[in-house]
Amino acid sequence: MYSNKAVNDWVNEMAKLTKPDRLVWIDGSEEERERLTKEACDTGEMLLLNQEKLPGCLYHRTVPNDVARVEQLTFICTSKKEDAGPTNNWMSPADAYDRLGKLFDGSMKGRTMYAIPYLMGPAASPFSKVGIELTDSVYVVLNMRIMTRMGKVAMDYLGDAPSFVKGLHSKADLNPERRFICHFPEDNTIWSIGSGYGGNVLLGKKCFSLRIGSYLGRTEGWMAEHMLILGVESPDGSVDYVAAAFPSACGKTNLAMMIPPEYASKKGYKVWTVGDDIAWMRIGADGRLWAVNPEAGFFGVAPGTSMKSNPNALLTTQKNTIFTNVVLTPEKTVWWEGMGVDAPESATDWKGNPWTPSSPEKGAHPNSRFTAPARQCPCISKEWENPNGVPISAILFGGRRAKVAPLVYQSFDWEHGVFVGATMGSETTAAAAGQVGVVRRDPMAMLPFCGYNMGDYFAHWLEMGKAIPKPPKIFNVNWFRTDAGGKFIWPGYGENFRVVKWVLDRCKGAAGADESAIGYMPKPEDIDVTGIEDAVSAGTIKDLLSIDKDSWAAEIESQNEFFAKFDRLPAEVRKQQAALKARLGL
Ligand code: OXD
Ligand code: MN
Repeated sequence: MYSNKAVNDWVNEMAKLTKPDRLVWIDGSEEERERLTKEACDTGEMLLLNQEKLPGCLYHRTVPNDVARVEQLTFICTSKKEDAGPTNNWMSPADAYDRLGKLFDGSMKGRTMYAIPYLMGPAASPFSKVGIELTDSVYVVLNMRIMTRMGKVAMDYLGDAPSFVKGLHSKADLNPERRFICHFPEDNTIWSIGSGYGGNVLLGKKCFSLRIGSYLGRTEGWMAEHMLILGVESPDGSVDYVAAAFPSACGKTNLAMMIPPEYASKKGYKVWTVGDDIAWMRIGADGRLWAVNPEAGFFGVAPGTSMKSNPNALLTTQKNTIFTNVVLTPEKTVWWEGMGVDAPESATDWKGNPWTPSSPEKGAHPNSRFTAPARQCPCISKEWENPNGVPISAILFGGRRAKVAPLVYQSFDWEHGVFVGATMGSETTAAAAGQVGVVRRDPMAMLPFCGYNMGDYFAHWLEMGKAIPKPPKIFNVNWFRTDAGGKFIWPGYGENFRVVKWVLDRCKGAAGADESAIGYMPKPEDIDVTGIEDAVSAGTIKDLLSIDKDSWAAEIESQNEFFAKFDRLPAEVRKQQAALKARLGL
């Protein structure tokens, strides 16, 4: 038990509701990790992997109906419905507390309630904020230990203050009919019930750092964004930082950890990772925008992660990592589709069934995950825990667009950049259920994560632009343009460095650009193709940078369908669209 009265009072109140057999306060110690690991393995909830090959690593399977975030069961519970806005599910706080309160009543009977204090952001950083998560899942505790700074460090940061995010989680009966993820931004509270899957239950991540965080950011004058943060070191040793927002499954972790192509690494360029998913950004004393990664680990998608696609991610997961819903091999190691090594001849799949490479179903769930400590990443930035964060030179937006968006363009100014972010979209892939190639609008990649009315969120971006004396420049990138046969034209992965390099050169005034209808564009010769001239000819670059007026006309129509939902769309957004139309001659 800690000495903070507000914390103790609230924990006791929640224990009265959920009625656990015992309450365990989490301190974050090594002894505690060992004890909880043993406990989790004794009950079969988790399994110790081969400790010679994967020291400190654990394995877990969720129930098959609980493998992803559930947007349809995620609610923003503001007193006024309009404050949740047109893109969020809404429940009134009274209804939500009542409805979920009934489900939480006695939900921890026979179980342990773990009280986890955790810190989002580096210790000793003015950016950081404290949450307490109460949970009946030891899997959650062990994951939170990796994803956050957990235990005493958080309570030391909080001291006697009463201001912390109150998170209550119970697996309850894991029934999807009784599964809800509710956010009460006006009360700094999150209630999650009926799930055991990461994004729904590791409350520090999407629930706090993005949904509650974005609400706090608007009230307090900062920004909580679904962005990776990376640093590019130049041969002279200086480092410039980029934050980038892409919808889920567009390769944020890969970009955050990319390895520059040989032509650049030979000259001395390096890429350093600060974060792969979330950025909290504030205006610094020097008038620039400074960002921290509030998390302490990576909760990455396993399938497709290989020594080819993302060696840094794979190397990060070689110890102290929790694997969820991947294939378990007979020697108690892990495997997944796209790992780049031969599949085990016989193994156990993510559902716990016998599996061989000729089994009709995939062995690992497509959304199977690794939870790995960020400090183990070979390319982790030495600034990643800097209490002041890192200064952001450029913000990138992007998505999967087969045709409309060129490889890269720069917005004319901050307001135009906000419009570019607000009109972000991504085309659905075969990996998700439903029709392939349909644009899903996902402004700033925040559609599922904005904790308030998205019209007000755009207004907040516009306000921030006025408040930041030296704002980052805003760009849009698209790694996913295809040719007539549907093949990707741009090689992607580490080659994306070439585009980031142009972006940073633009920020330093060291690269030219052509002014086009949609923004500043590189001249084809501005994208350095040293070493990939065969794959990416001058003609290919031209294609990648071309703007097709008909596609843009259709794009604007599609933007308007999305905007029609909004009654709080800032006039500036419409103004930007009108200016774009005029520039396109539409
Ligand atoms: C994630 C997501 O898991 O964005 O990071 O879905
Ligand atoms: Mn994400």
